[in-house]
Amino acid sequence: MTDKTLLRVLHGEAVWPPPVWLMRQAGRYLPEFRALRAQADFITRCMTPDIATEITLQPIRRYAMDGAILFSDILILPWAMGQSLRFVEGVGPVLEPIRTAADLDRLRPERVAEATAPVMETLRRLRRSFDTPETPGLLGAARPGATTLIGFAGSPFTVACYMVEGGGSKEFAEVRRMAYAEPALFDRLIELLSEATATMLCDQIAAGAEAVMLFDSWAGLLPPSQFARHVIAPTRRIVDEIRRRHPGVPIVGFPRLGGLLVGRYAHGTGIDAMALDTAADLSLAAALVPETVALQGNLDPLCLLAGGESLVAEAQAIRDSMRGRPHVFNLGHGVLPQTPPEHVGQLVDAVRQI
Ligand code: 1CP
Repeated sequence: MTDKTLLRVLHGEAVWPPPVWLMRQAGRYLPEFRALRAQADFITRCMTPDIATEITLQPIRRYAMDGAILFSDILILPWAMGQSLRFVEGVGPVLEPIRTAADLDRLRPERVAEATAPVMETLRRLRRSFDTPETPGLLGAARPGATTLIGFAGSPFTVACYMVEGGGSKEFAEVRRMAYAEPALFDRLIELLSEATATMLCDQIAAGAEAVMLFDSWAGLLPPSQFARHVIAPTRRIVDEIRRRHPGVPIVGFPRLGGLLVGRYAHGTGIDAMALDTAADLSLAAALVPETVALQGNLDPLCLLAGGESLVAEAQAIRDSMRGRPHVFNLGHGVLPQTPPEHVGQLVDAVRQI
């Protein structure tokens, strides 16, 4: 077995105090991240191993997080398949929307491996940094051999949301309309994304990722029937393919705002761990999912931003409520850019304090 507490929990062991890492732990709230931001645009940062490695390491050096998530984005997959993508300051991602069979036919999934080769190089470098003790100082506060490297992708439905809509949205009405009005076309898109996602995650594992996470940020927009078809079924196919090629590598699912459907999600997909959003009640969710499934979450990112006594109280209440169950401490969504970096240090200390 391993000394990495995060990996042990993802394999179903209850560890006390729980391991901790945060979604968007590498980001704009860190001055050292903002300093690198000026050097290159977002896609270049993701595709340059020197920069992506450095950005991934920044929060590990400061806070010795138990998990390091690769610095990349869920939209790198459609970009790698040839869909045009830009990140516009103050707007977010902008893509050339996919609306017809002809648009879909232009995607080139066979190009993904070559286009994402720099991402795989970043993972190889990160894994070396975490597991090679002879690089003192590189990791700052972190102990060699203690940090778990996490790869990730968006889930097919959430990636399809951005591909069809052409960017972010509150409602993603266009993609939900397409799912009902043109089910054959939408199923084709989901199927193509499922295969490409499974292949890319297997490549990430081969390059050094020790666990992988599937972000389904918009799963909560769907009613149960559509959730079963476009969230659970494709996730199951991805899980099966990863298990076939890399048995024993834990898979974390994050069906954000899935509400009561998290139970069906855990049973239906076969994931090893379930990340829960801020609105989820951890104890209720624990009753809905199999006992072997680890839970991850779910402090409100605004509580972290606010800091102070309520930060320590809320964090320790979440931690204590999961004692005896496999639990990974995390937020319910990503760190907000306005978060004071010292609050992140206080949170990690509070989770680790016995
Ligand atoms: O420089 C910048 O400010 C760019 C902002 C940024 C960052 C830091 C984007 C654009 N992506 C990322 C990194 C990122 N995205 C990571 C890296 C690792 C980490 O967590 O530290 C991860 C895991 C993601 C995943 C991601 N991207 C999700 C799923 C999680 C979530 O937040 O719900 C989603 C929905 C995206 C799309 C995306 N990429 C970027 C933005 C601003 C968005 C959201 C667009 C929107 O819907 O408004």
